[in-house]
Amino acid sequence: MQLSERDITTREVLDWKGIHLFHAPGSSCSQKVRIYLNIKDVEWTSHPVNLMLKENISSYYLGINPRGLVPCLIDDGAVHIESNDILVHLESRFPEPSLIPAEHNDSVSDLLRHEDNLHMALRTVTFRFMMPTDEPPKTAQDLERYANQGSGTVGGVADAARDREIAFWRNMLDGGISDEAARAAVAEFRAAFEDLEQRLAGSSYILGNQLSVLDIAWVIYVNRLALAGYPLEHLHPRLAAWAATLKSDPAFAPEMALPPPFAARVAAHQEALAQAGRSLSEVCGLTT
Ligand SMILES: N[C@@H](CCC(=O)N[C@@H](CS)C(=O)NCC(=O)O)C(=O)O
Repeated sequence: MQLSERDITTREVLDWKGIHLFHAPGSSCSQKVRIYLNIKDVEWTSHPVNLMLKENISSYYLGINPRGLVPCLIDDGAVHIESNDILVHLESRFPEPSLIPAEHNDSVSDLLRHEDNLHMALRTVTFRFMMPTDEPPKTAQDLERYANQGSGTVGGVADAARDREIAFWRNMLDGGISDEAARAAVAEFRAAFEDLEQRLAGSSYILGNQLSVLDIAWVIYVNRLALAGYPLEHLHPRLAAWAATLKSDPAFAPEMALPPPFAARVAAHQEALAQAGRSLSEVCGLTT
């Protein structure tokens, strides 16, 4: 989705030349775009956004992406948000090797939407089963800033997506993620993964025998669920094998492993959950 100039209050980016990416290391949506850029060997300028330091809700960054989300691509001064739309946009700029099979040209955005619709579920699983949340990730003051900086518009229209983001963090602040919400999120993934398991019955990749943007998008979610403790191999063996093959590819490998300091925190958190009988499998009643 390309923003209109009036959505952007940090005006300097409008003059930037070439490909620039605002992104964060552990962000699933950033990982997708970086894998794409690796595969296509695109030259790009990196603008890391530290989500832990809440740089994404600074007035500078909200002036670029009014949703306060990473990734955000600047292509010769045009600002693109939403990772799947960014992939489709990049495909028009860098068509070789093709990552959208010709027969799926018209349907690819719809197919990717299913994955994007699960993003809040992904965040729910991540915050419940991977991140120690001793303190709420965003305070009431942060949410105030979030709601009041940047243009607050996308395409010149007040942006409801930002309200949904703020509602998620407010819920975290008000009581965190309930067992019921965690189970509902995991059930959404289980249904999606069963569908992917069927698709992989007769082909190497999701859209047939050619790697596509669908594989890039879904493998990050599949990998994240496995890292959160979802019994992938047990429930969806073909999907687990497909993810392992992609993980061995040098374009994917660095994006599918947790960065070391984060890995240690996640391991300690999961150990504590397991000891309390509160792991993903236990809370969601999945056999391992
Ligand atoms: N639908 C969006 C979702 C982007 C998103 O939620 N990004 C996360 C990181 S994966 C983020 O920026 N979170 C902000 C935060 O943690 O405050 C996309 O596909 O780009």
